[in-house]
Amino acid sequence: AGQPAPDVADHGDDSAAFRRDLIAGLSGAAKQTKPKYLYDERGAALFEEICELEEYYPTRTEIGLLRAQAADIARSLGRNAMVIEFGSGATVKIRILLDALQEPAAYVPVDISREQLAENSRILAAEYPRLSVVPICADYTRPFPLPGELDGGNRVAFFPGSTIGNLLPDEALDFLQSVRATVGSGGSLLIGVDLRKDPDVLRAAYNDSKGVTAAFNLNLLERANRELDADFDLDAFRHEAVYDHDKGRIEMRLYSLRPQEVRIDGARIPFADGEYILTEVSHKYSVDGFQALAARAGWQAKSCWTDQADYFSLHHLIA
Ligand code: AVI
Repeated sequence: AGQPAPDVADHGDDSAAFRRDLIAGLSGAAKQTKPKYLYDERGAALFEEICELEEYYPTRTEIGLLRAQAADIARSLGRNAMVIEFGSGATVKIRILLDALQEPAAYVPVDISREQLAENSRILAAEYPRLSVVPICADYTRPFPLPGELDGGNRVAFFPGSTIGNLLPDEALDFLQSVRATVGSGGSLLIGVDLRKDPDVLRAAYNDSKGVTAAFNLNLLERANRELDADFDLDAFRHEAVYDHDKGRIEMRLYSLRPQEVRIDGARIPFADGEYILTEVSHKYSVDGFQALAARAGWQAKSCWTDQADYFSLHHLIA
């Protein structure tokens, strides 16, 4: 029998927003696009493949950390947690958390990838029959309404994967402030943050030898062709991830391999030879640097866990 599939509350984007943002982002002198557009159904599937790659250390390091520190993390988070997960791709991390927590009360996954959200919610609702599963399809970088049934409970935001690194520092500050407003006083945040390390390790993680990250990045152009009647020539662009030491961030770039003009709907976008589109940034923090940023957003650091190599950190912050 099992539970009925949970309804997805929909505050997601439509293709008009993609068209508008893409054309605007490619019309300025420095071409760039919002990283969220990398995650359509195919992009989300490719990202899951990235997480399995030998060179891509963040996922397995964070999972190892969650497993190793599960009891300590559960103690820090407290009983009857209502876990609001910001960007709920794969379910492996939330399972570790739910299994460790003492009588978790609710799970509220929030994600832009509608199909994956619905499917994962259905699976988790069936597996954890005592848990109330309330999925929300939304761009979680903007405020969205929380279901009223979470009022007054032990609200814990969960933001794993170091996705905070994909925001610019100012955006990260805004985001941390808005999460704090969302969980309210008495709430808390468990967040995964990738740490600064040998740039060779970083470059390898974002320029993997199997080319999965390249396919993930180029999928943005394929998506524009699929959804927007654009005519990107996939052979005329190449992926490269570059580490900017001063900014402490990886930049995901798509380089034009020749001078060309691309049509997106009615718009015509010129590219010079070697010009690139910045499709995503991935900031790396120090533990102190991240805690200082969180403090500026009003959070108080309660606990921090890192792996032995100091590749990755998990922070529990109090609103
Ligand atoms: C989702 N996010 C944390 C990934 C990262 O590492 O910045 C996205 C990614 N892009 C390329 N590889 C992984």
